[in-house]
This record gives sequence, structure tokens and C-alpha cells, in this order.
Amino acid sequence: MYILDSLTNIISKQQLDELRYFLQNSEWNYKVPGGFVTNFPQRKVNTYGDGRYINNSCNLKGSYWSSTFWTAKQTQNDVTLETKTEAIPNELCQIIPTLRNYLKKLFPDNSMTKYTFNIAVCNNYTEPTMNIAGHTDDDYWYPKEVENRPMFASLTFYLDGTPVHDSFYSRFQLYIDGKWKDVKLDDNSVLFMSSDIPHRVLKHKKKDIPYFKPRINITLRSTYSIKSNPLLHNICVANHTRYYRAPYALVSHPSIDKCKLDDLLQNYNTFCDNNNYSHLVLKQTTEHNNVKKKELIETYKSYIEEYDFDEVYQYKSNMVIETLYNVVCFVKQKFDKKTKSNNQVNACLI
Ligand SMILES: O=C(O)CCC(=O)C(=O)O
Repeated sequence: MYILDSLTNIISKQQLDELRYFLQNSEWNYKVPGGFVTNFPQRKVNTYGDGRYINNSCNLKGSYWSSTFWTAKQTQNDVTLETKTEAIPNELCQIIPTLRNYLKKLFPDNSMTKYTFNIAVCNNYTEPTMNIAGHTDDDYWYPKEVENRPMFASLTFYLDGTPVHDSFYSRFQLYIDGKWKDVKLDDNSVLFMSSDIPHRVLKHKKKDIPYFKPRINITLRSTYSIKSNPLLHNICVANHTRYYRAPYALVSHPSIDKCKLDDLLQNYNTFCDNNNYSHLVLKQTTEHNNVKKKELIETYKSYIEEYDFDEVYQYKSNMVIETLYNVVCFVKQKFDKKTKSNNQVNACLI
């Protein structure tokens, strides 16, 4: 299912102008090391969302993760990468309840929550060669909110002016009925789409390069509620910060092979040098080990039982020790009536 409309029909002119102004001045990351560390997204990226929800008065509420954790490299899960989160900016908070209500009217039978659209994934295609390969966004950490499928709201902005002809617009395509189909995403458009539909953006055709115009895309996505599924709530935030934001630290056991660590550091620090970020902090602790991880998984399983959290069917390798530790600390703080705490979760193994 997909629905295309213009933001000018949905939000106020002031809200739209403020969002465009925010985007004109926002920061972008280029060549963030990907899953294999030597690969990277073929466009500029950023992401916002620390896990809080946006209430109907457009305010951020609830608990948030200040750092998240993920495997530093897909093929090497004994080193964790720590990344700092950033809150959803006010310019987006101002429009999110309106977008939710628009969708709720169209689909009264839905399981949307106050957490709907609390993550913003941002792509900036500044060069005609930039693209995103065909993929779906229906990973297990996204709740199924409309027609029992995950949903995103994809916003498009041409801040430097629109292309002079339809054929020079961004080559956004959906894979429907066995064929890739062009979908023109106009300036200020919003596309509500079941995110299990394969989609992609092709690079510009060579002959059309002179007519290329830069395009910014924001896809708003949702986390589970931190109250009913704290682990997948964290994992959803963590996946986005890991791949779209600046790396902050590497965490490992002191016995880690130094060559492996140096190799990772070199790739991450090259990105930091090119994007004006500080070099990575190195953290080492004997607590970073698999026995500890197994203990934390068992503790989390006991919390599922005790507090009636959603079942988690698989504890994958990207659910690293530091994530489990943080989530277990959150549950202790928030659910154990004897402990009092504020909304920031910032527990670290070391
Ligand atoms: O640029 C677009 O419209 C597509 C973005 C996208 O597919 C994504 O962020 O997953």
C-alpha cells in the first residue's frame, strides 16, 4: 500500500518553512563505514531519534538512550561500536502528530501508537551518481502498524529548486507486480508506504546529469514502545545511529587482537577526519565477554516473564553485551518500584 500527497495539504506553511530552514542548515555524514567497514552509503546521511515519543502536543516524552551499541563489523562480533543519539528536532516534532492523524483517518483499523514516527532517517542526494540500492525496511525491530505491515512516511525536499522536467526528478522506484515502477516524488511530497515494498533510487542517467537537482529525503519510522518491548525499542534506535551517525567509541575485551582493533580504528578514524569528528575513544573491559552476554540474556528473559514484555524470538549477534546491559539497567530503574530514576538511560559496562 502506498499513498502520495503534498505536505502543503497537510501541515501549515509556517511548519513547512521551518522544516525546510532546518534542513538547509542541518549536518550530513558522508561515507559512514557500513557493515563491512570498508563499504558506505552512496549518499550523505544522518538520523535523529533517541527513542522518545512525540506526544499530541508535539513534545518529546518518555525515556531515551543517550548512546547505543552495535557490532563494529558484521564479520567480527567481538568489538562493539558505541554511537551517540540525537533527539528528533523540534521542526519535525511539530508535524509528526499531524502526519499520524492523517494516516489514522485513512486507516482507522491500525495499531499505531505514540511511538509512531519517532525515528527520522535522512538522505541527501547532492550528486547525480548518488543512489540507494533496492531494499525493504521491514526488519524485525519495526512494529507492524497498518494492515499488519510496517509503515514509513517519506518526505521529499528540493531545496535548490525543482528539476525542469518530470524525467529529471530523482529516480525513485517501487517494485510492484514483478516490475520496477517509477514514482515521481515532488518537492514537499509525503509518501506513506508499507515499508516491506522493495524500493530504490537509481543514479541519474548520463544524458540527464546536467539537469540533476539535489534532493533531501526523510523517512519517518517507528519503534516499539519502550514499556512493552525495551530490547527491540533500543535495537531499532541503535541500528539507525550505527549506520547513519558518527561513531564514538570501540568497546572490547583487553585480550582482543591488536591488529583487528587497529584495522577497525583506521577505517572509523578516516571517516572522522573527513567529517570533522574527534577520533574514536577506546574502551576495554573484562566484562565484555560471552558468559556475561548469556547471563544478561537470561536476565532479560526473566523480565519478559515478570513484566509481561513482548517475546523476543532470537537474540542475534547484533544485540551486543552493552545493549543488553543498558536495557537490563533500564528495566531495573523503571520497573523496580524501589529504584527511582530520571528518563535518561546512560548505563555503561565501564
Ligand atoms: O530517497 C528515498 O526516497 C529512499 C530512501 C530509502 O529508501 C531509505 O532511507 O531506506
